[in-house]
Amino acid sequence: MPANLPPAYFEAENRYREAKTPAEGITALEEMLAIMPKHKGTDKIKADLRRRISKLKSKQEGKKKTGRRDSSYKIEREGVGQIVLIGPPNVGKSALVAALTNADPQVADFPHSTWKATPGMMYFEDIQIQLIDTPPIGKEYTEPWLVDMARRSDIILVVVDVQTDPLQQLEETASFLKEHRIAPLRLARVYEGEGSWTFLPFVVVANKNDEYSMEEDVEIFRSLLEDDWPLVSVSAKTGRNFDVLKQTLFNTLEIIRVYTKAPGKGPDFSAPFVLKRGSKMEDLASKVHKDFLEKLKYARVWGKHVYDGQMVQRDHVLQDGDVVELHL
Ligand SMILES: Nc1nc2c(ncn2[C@@H]2O[C@H](COP(=O)(O)OP(=O)(O)O)[C@@H](O)[C@H]2O)c(=O)[nH]1
Ligand SMILES: [Mg+2]
Repeated sequence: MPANLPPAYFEAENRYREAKTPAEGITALEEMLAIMPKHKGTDKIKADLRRRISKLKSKQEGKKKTGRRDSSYKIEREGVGQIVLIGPPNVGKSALVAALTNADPQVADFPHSTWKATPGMMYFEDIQIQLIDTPPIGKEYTEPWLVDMARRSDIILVVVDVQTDPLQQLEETASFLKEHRIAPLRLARVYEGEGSWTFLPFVVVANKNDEYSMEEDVEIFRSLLEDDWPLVSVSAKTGRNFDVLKQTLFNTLEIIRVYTKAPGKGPDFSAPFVLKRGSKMEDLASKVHKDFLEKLKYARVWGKHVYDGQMVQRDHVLQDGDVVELHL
């Protein structure tokens, strides 16, 4: 090491040693390189500094690449269903996710406050449903990953503001999704054969229905929809009709909850088995244990559509809330 290096060099070298990110390291190394006097004796050191810089840069590139992949976002599924909120700015998507779930996305009275997706878990009775807050769709830029996220979801929650032209907002969102070949399930037959469509159940949420005086606007909006769109009007601010929204989303997910019990014991209500609507006793058996599907001889069911303890076979169709005793 040449003896005639100025103190600034050693300060930069310290910063390099303590750098917490590749970017900080690169900055410090570049400073060291600039400070280094130019003569034959320093050639080797300079080459070494350049090597370290390029190493850090490739590390940074690699990070950026995975970072980009991360931001193309696949939000891990949690709970019994994944629901994506979509809509123009300012309708209250973030406010709804904040009010309905444990998540805390930013709510703001300026239009583009949300730029990433935030998942949160919403309780419905004894299960949890995942809601995802997203950036607004709009005429300008829309995040490309948003469409993929919508495609992978179980339900699209189209959020509009009942106080500011909800019909136009709905049309805007529906046509945005249509451009990306995402359409309501009810149109599956209409577009069938046209290739590569994703059909999903849509639920329209008319937000900002804060008080009774707004009911008239909601009814006008409802009549314009002509039963084509399931509509729930809520208020993120007051929590109005949240129970209706939750029930609607649960019904739209088309799932049932089944509880098991051991013979002679009470039912286990702590964690329901969640199955698709229309599932049979044998579907439950294989969910409880992989061996049970083969071993199942018969079952007893308690519920709304059977008499208490009714004996059924493996092809018996289960209902939400059933209590089941499997006999092997
Ligand atoms: N009166 C009223 N205002 C709301 C309601 N929900 C959201 N807001 C307001 O509307 C603005 C936009 O909300 P935000 O959740 O950020 O909208 P986003 O852009 O769709 O995510 C904020 O000022 C909120 O306080 C509601 O139910 N009633
Ligand atoms: Mg938002």
